[in-house]
Amino acid sequence: MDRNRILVVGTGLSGISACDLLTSNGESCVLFDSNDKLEKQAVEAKLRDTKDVEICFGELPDEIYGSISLAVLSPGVPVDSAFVVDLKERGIPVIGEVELAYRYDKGSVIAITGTNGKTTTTALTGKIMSDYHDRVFVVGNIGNPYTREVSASDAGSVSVAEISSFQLETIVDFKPHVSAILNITPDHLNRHHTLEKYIEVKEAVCINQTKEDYVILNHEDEELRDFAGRTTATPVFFSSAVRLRDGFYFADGAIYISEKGVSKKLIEADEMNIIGLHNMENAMAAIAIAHVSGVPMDSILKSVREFKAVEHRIEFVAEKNGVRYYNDSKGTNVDAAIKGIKAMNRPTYLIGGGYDKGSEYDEWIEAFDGKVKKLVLIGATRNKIAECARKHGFNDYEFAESFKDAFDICAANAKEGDCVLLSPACASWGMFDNYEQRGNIFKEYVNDL
Ligand code: UMA
Repeated sequence: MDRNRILVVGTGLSGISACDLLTSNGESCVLFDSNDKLEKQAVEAKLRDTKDVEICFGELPDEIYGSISLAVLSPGVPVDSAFVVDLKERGIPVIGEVELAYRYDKGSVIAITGTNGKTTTTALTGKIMSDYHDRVFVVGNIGNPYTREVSASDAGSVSVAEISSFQLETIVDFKPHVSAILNITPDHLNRHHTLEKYIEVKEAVCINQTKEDYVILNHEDEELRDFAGRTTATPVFFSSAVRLRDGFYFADGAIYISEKGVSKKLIEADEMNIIGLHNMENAMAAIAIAHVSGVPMDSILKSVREFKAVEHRIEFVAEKNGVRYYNDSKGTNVDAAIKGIKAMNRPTYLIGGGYDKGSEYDEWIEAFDGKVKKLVLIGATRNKIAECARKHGFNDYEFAESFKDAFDICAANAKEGDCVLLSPACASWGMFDNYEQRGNIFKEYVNDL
């Protein structure tokens, strides 16, 4: 049999959009999803064109393998799963949805990765670039698949891509002109198994870059400081702690640029609509990316002044009966949730727990710092978190039967001057489709009060 079809694995956002890109370029596809509960009609309805697409669920029939020339994985498909290992053993090349998009991208690409801050930095960089350039696409893990926009690219267009570790596992030739690694702290260890492997995957964003390309790095991350000496790209640092001789830094409430020891103040924190030291890091990364991309500094700073915080990231929802409600559903790991609790300046009722990624919660509990009046726990991780809390002498926790129950416990107990924070330190999977859904439901509960 001729190997003339492309296998697309996963029928979520990435898979559908990858399949559309391929069929619109004249390719025949097999669209496969391991979930055998899916309905063919529902998947067909999401596709642009079904003529050259064979759809299969559950297990891939044996006879199909012989017709496959390439497999394109959605980010949620683990590369070490038996299915993917089998594809490779059969000699079928395996790439990811980001690599596929890159192969069709006629313009240049900026890739932003890191454990936390990716979405804010990507959104801010996207705004800075769009305010200056005509053709900018903001794509990737941010929720808009790269393959969805790439057909409209041309030699002058720029794709600003948020890239997750899942997406970096399956790149081959992907070569951004500017990349950024914002920070690396333990996350997704159930997928990558060890921190070393996770670090290696994140650093792969630079693997094809040369010295004409740039990588923006967080100077306060020891691993990244070390990486600067190993990368083939030209490193540019930002720091929230030290006044760098070369790079960008935050000091005395403002962001500075420094070249050969000569510093210039760029913008004060008060001029921005985003708060917290972590957001100063995100702003510095975005400013650095745009600067090395050739955007004039005046234009960059105007965009930074106008930028508003992204949804679900320490988002103020409303004040009800003197209680302030914050939605930090994007606090899907310990490091992000630490930033969430640190940003609170009132006694806090905190909703935590969710999907088990194999994380340790010690640093999160330590960051409570006497601020948490009650921790209300939900999801698969609740026992593990409770055990960790007890270990640290924190006993003001309570189990909730559902997300609504958790919210009601907080709303019933919080007094004027307190706040309620959803910042779960866990992914939403298992209880919700994604963190957006979790955050939106939280906001509905608040607005219904
Ligand atoms: N599936 C299989 N086999 C498997 C695993 C999954 O067939 O072994 C199927 C599932 O049954 C399902 C489909 O794959 O039907 C889901 O694919 P997916 O999990 O890759 O999800 P998409 O809807 O394609 O969304 C993905 C990203 N999801 C993940 O990385 C888990 C989205 O990131 C991203 O916005 C989107 O592509 C567009 O690029 C979300 C995310 O949670 C926001 N990312 C993680 C994070 O930010 O921490 C990495």
